[in-house]
Amino acid sequence: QPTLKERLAALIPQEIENVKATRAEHGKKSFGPVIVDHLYGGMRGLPALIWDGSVLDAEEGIRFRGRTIPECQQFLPKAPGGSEPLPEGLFWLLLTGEVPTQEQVAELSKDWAARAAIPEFVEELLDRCPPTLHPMSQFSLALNHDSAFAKAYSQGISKKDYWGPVFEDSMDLIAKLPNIAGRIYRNVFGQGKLPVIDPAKDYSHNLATLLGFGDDEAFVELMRLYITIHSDHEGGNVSAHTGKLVGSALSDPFLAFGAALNGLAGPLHGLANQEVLVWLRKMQNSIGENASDEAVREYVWSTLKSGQVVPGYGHAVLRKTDPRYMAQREFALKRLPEDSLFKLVNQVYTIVPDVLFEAGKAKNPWPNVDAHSGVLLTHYGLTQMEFYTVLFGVSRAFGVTAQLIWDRALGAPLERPKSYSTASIQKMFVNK
Ligand code: AMX
Repeated sequence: QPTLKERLAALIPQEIENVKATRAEHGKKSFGPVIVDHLYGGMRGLPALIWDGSVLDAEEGIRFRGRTIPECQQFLPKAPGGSEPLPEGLFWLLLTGEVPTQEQVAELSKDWAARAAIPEFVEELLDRCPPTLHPMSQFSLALNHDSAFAKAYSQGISKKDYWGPVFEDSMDLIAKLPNIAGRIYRNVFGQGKLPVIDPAKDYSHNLATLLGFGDDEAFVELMRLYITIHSDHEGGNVSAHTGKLVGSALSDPFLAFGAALNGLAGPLHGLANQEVLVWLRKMQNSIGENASDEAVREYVWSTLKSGQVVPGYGHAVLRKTDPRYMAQREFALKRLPEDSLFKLVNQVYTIVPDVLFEAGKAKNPWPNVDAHSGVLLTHYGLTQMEFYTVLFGVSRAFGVTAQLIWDRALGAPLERPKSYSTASIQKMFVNK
């Protein structure tokens, strides 16, 4: 059976021809006008990027290489005795569009475990960070080290060979993230010495062990589901697009992904999972536990009236409840239906959409992925909410690096859209 790299090497020439044929046939066709509001409106809906791993439909949510989350849960290989997909298989799917065998996935687990160690200077760098530096800031800081691509580039590698060292860097990056994340967790939250990675275990199991939850099979299963659903959400979101943009300058995958993480660290994007827990706790402090629907409704209104957003609700593209929210809800219904915080999350789910709808501003009143992840982590004892976005970051590496590899394999150019000033827009439309 071929390894992931061998499979990719076979697919790349076909895909180069496929892109050539697509451009020859459709290259000059237009789909939708650019209007001035696109420039002022954060480019919402403007078709602008190629992203092969996943496509997001406003009504249906994400599909990874054409497959929905429930389909991935059904078809991707699982750990022995487990019921959630292994993120190793998801990465294979994102890169190749194919479902790997159990053996191919096991090889990938082993490969990542073998690459997992981080350089000593990175360990020291992390150990010297004050615990007051947010875990996400520490996370992006520690990434850049010996890059195979940067080295090959400085030695004059040919453009057609870029993808090889970018693949190696991407594999190293994904493999090392658990050690970096685990170290940050233990340093910041005083959880004792970091154990070593077990090459016989899968990626999610090792990540759980490094965080101190390796003996809890339910938490390990949660990590498998968590990484799978957080991996990729097409190309236009802040983290994915940042990674692609920075990579287009031929910055190596470590630099490109570090930039992506800095975008993920914003409260309107990945930090929303932390914000949701902060908001739920504040609500409990204000109106007490087991509050009535009326009290919750009033609290939601008070959030809106003070000019803040309700974290975990709304989306720039989605117009329905996020299937990533639903997958986590199913997990909770199966494994922790009586959890009091889960009950609050459910109660909020029955109230917030009505309020946002009545308030009349948000285009999508439904919950997104971040409305649910914190309650699951809290249930199993990972209560330090400042750490939540780091786990999102570990997962997002899968989607961002998959596209970086394809961008370099297909020779994607430097990104350089055109900008205008308000004065130049006004001039353009004089007498029109
Ligand atoms: N609470 C209150 N107001 C909201 C809202 C929410 N959850 N969602 C949108 N709105 C407001 C916007 O702030 C905007 O107000 P404005 O006109 O005064 O600027 C108005 O509704 C229209 O916004 P929109 O077109 O519906 O959304 P958008 O594409 O501009 O922004 C998003 C999308 C996610 C930033 C926004 O819904 C939001 O702030 N949600 C809360 C934060 C959050 O959960 N982020 C995580 C998203 C998922 C992810 O990336 N991980």
